[in-house]
Amino acid sequence: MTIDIIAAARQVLQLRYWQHLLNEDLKQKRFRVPVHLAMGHEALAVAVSAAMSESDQMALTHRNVAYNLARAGSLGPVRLEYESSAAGAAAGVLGSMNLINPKRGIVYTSSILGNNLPVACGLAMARITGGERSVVFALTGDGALEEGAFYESLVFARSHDLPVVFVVENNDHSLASKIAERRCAIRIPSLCDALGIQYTLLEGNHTGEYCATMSAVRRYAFDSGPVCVEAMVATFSNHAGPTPGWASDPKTISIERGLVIEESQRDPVWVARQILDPADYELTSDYLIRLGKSLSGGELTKEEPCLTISAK
Ligand SMILES: Cc1ncc(C[n+]2csc(CCOP(=O)(O)OP(=O)(O)O)c2C)c(N)n1
Ligand SMILES: [Mg+2]
Repeated sequence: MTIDIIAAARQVLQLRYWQHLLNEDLKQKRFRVPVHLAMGHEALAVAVSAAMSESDQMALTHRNVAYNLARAGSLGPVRLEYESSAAGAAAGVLGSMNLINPKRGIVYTSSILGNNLPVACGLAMARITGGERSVVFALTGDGALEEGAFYESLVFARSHDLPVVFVVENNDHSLASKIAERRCAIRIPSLCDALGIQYTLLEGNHTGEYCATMSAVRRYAFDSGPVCVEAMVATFSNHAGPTPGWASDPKTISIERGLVIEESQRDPVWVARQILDPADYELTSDYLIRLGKSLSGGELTKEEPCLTISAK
């Protein structure tokens, strides 16, 4: 697989931009459903989405927005879904926490922690018994892996060598609690080693590296069986709701600062901007006008807001 690291970095910016718009919507209470933003998860979402083949599937969690945006390739249907509109991605019926997009491989999303993991195993097994070859990506969090379903799914997947990629998004948070505040450490590499499951760590948010690793991991799962990827992520938001958004939140995000939230490797947008030459993208005035409309609290256009990242 050839990886276009510039294109991948632009996608990271795109995902941040769309979430920025959703964040502004949330601040203005435009949605009746709670939305779990995933600012900070963009590099991982781009890499997982890029690694998927046409027939691969995904089973997601409550924090699915980056994946839904990456797979849909646009904001419009997702935003309309959050508005409970009949024109939304799921006719306004599923909202945020259970949003799927079967045409793009997102076949299951659950707000019940750990619940998507055995479902992912079932999906993979059904494919095998049906004679089809593909991979299922199952997302989970450092909180959800405390559910017995995580362990049971690893055992089941390994017992049948199912082509499942378990992706743990470790943001050291479950609601407002850090891992050390709520449980003992779980050494996932040791757990995987005990079960004979391949383990891979992702950190640093280099999208090109993430894409290459995810592609290799997918290949391994396709050929040999389950893999567990632990990705260290910083979630730059409160558990659900707008961020930066609360008066007490010190974090800021703006076009002027190029959508960067934190100048460190914890922020995939900051990392992407180290790769991108200013000639690789341009925040056009069209973009600023559209965003300005959205921020002014004035009438929100239903048309697709689009970050124009064009070569100068
Ligand atoms: C079985 C179950 N228990 C509790 C909850 C309530 N709950 C929703 S999200 C969440 C925290 C999840 O943490 P994590 O899996 O790490 O995901 P993150 O929100 O950090 O991305 C909890 C406890 C739930 N949805 N399902
Ligand atoms: Mg977490």
